[in-house]
Amino acid sequence: MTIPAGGGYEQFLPEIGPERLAFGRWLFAQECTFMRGVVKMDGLPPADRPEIAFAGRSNVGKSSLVNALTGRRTLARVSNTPGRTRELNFFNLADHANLADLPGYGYARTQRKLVDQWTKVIFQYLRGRATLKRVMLLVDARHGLKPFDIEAMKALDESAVSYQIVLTKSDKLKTAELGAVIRKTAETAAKHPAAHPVICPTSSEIGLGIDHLRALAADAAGLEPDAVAGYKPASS
Ligand SMILES: Nc1nc2c(ncn2[C@@H]2O[C@H](COP(=O)(O)OP(=O)(O)OP(=O)(O)O)[C@@H](O)[C@H]2O)c(=O)[nH]1
Ligand SMILES: [Mg+2]
Repeated sequence: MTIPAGGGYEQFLPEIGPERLAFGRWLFAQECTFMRGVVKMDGLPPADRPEIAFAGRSNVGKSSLVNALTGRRTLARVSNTPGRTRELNFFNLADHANLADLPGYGYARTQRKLVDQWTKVIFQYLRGRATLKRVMLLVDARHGLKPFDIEAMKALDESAVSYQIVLTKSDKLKTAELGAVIRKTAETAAKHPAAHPVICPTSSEIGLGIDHLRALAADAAGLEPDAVAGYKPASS
């Protein structure tokens, strides 16, 4: 996975020092295993380590991003069919953190009641999970924030759940278009109290922003390079 030379997307990546990038890369290269998929709140894994959740509209690229971050092609199931991920899927990242790949919201092909049920469980989880350190709210870079996303942002604001907008599928845009959507998204995020001000553009397809998101997730999980067992910075 490499970014084509001259793409120019790199200029939009958040500023993160090389040490943090290296730590994030190391963390996500550790063993990551599927724990369980749950459909009900009472099936959640124990809340015993920091958790980072990946949420967003159906088909936005959540599962693909979890795979890109962990460098595994098939850890989380990816599909062309929207609404593929129907469970909250939990992954254990070397006992340091959990990753949660959530079902997409805003997908209404199945019966309305079923959709409401999914959405209810997702929001119950988002509101009630004590160890949830940050929600990475994925937004398709081609579309920007849509009404469903704004609704989700409001719900997260109300429950004071820290979230950060991550743009997906950036490879589908021209450089200038990506710049414009980042600016616009940042303007909206600034009006939402629980939204992190930094917008991270990514592409699972070409590997854009993956190291940056690893570092942001490590940071959000409260994992510090000098406090994590087994990590040795290159400089020491
Ligand atoms: N071009 C491009 N396509 C992508 C990228 N990420 C995901 N896709 C495609 O988008 C589709 C949906 O990807 P998923 O990762 O399954 O999306 P999801 O958000 O997990 O979908 P649900 O679980 O159904 O809500 C698949 O066809 C992916 O190949 C990306 O960075 N670039
Ligand atoms: Mg999925």
